[in-house]
Amino acid sequence: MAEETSNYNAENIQVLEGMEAVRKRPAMYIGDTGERGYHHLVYEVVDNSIDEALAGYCSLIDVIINADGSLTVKDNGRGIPVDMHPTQRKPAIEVVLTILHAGGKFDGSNYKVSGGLHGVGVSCVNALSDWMKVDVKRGGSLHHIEFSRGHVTKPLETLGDCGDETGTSVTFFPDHTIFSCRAFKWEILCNRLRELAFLNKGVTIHFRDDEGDAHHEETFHYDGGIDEFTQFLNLNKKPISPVIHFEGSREGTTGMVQAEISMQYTDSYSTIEQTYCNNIHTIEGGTHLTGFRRALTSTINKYGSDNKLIKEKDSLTGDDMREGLTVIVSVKVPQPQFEGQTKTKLGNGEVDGIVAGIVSDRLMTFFEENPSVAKLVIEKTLLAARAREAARAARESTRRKGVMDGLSLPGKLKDCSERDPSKTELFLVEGDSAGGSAQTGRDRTTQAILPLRGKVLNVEKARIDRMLANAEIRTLITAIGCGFGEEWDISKARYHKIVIMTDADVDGAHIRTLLLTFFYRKMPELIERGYVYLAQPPLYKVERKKKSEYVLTDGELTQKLLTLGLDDFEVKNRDGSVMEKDRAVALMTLLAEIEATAKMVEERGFRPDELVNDSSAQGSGASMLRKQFSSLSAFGYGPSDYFGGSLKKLLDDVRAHGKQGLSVYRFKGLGEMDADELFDTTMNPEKRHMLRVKLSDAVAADQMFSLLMGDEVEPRRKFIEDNALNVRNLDF
Ligand code: 0RA
Repeated sequence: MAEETSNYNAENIQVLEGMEAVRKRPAMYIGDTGERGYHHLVYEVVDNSIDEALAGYCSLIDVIINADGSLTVKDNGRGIPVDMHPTQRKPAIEVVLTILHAGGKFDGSNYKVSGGLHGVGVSCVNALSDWMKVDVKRGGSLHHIEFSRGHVTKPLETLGDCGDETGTSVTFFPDHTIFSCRAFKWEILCNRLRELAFLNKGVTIHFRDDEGDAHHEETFHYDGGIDEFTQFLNLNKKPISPVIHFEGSREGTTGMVQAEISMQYTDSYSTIEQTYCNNIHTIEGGTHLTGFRRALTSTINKYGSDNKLIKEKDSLTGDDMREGLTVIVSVKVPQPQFEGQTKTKLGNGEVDGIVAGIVSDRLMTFFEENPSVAKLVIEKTLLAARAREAARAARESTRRKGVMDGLSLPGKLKDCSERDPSKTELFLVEGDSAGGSAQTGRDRTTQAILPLRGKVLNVEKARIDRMLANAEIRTLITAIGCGFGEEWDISKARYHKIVIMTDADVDGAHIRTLLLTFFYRKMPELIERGYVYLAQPPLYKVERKKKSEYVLTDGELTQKLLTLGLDDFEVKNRDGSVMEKDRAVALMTLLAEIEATAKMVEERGFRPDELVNDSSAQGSGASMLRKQFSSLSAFGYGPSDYFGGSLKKLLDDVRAHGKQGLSVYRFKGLGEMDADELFDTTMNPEKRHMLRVKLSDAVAADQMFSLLMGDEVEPRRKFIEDNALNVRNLDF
């Protein structure tokens, strides 16, 4: 008895210390407390449901961003056990949710292959949540328990019967005193949930967003698993082989290692290799990737020379053989070791041989059974090798002219005097006139200017030899200083900030996308290191009483006009009383939003006043309007007040009042700003707004680039059409 008591106390201390430890050092457990960490919470919870699916007990996972900003993950698995835990003297569910690393199954099958990047379990999510509510259907009853910041606030209770249904539903609201991020982002979660559905074939993941105006909904289910993933990545490329699938498992030192590979060649010049271990995207690669590459190289070499397609003199490299290849490698390893800077590099040595073994045998068989495909692949490989040789020759000749090594910097580059790259910035400026202003206005010690004329070459459509023949590209390479291809050396970067500064119009967006494509494909390390930025020049200049102000976005301009418009202007409540200023600004903002939605709906050929009263109307416009009008009802007004004219007129009046004595000028291009203006608004490190380009989601970016830049016209047309009303997406 005495022993049990002390044990009980010990366990309680364990909970307290565990939860406090997580709250004290959240970054140690989930990576960071920004956007990544915030979304990581979701992955930790979803991974538990995925585990249930992998164990064969769960087929359906629902993820919902709730209207209040919390998030629910619901599955139809076995349900978290609710019976008394044998040693901890409390319900098992409480143990799972409050003790670190207690997420593992108690049935002895400790084979947890899934798991978030950090594999810390749902108890960490609990510790970092302002509140968490869990419902479990199990053993015929519905059970419920609640927590706040990792501690029980409502003990386990039984709420009723649930028949023979089973499952778990976890709802949590992240603790905003810990996270800097404020909301779950549809795009981010969508990409990860889609990826999980590809990696775990047969699982259905249903995702819905009930927060805000945009009611998104999507269901991911892929019976073809990673083969469908390959097809998805190649959506806009022209395949030259079928999707080839290999899988197998071998006994490793710590248990069974499973490997699944899906690959397809396309006529593209780029390579996509995405590798996973236990559903974790191993961005830095590792032993599964090296095993795959080794097997691919040796098999192509062997098949090619046996069949006289490759001759002794053709010195092919692995890179040549991977040109145009899209491949997914997914392995399940019982005790994975993750290494590397971001802990996303698989270290288990034996996996190399296991993957290589599976690929070598079966790829050789595939080539033998499909000689025409093998021939196409090898021909492409030979072309890639020739292009590489031509590029080397081109580099040699330019080196002799001293262009590549920075001995002679291009004349167009207006360099800065500072030599320490951590202090310097290179502005890539669209057009000569803006280049002139930038050159005059800049801080000469730290800011260099490179004006770019015309369009940058589209690297998606050109092999390296042609690329290096392009003057614009060569200038860029020389200015940056890291070299190119095999000679790439990040330590030679001449600037640690490379700022793309283009006009806020369609041409500017195109040039920006071309430059980003170039950096992403050819100098990815610049982006990985966070060296690439987008300048944010203002869209408007607003002048009033000789004082001028710059305005960055349309939204900001509306806000400004409405706020100014409400100066010495009274808005009445329904009951005739005068509305407070803040409330009036909120009302005007809402009216402006309604106006924009109504306009969009009209452009699509609908009547907004009819749509809002038709509860059966579908589509994002209809649901946005309904949502906006439901907010308007909080002010005591309804659709008839708006469409009837009085509120619409009020909005116009307020705006007109705001514009009095005010001049609003819209910049058409950077070239319209004089040197001082350009520096003050866009280049001055003290005042400017810049966006750092990050490719946290390389898949989405690559899709975007291929979509907008690739050869396939149809998907591009469709994308532009789908996004025509949301053109901002196109601009990144
Ligand atoms: C511990 C043991 C068992 C299942 C689970 C946890 C479990 C956890 C979560 C979290 C979200 N969904 C979940 N589903 C299950 C095994 C239970 C058994 O043996 O019946």
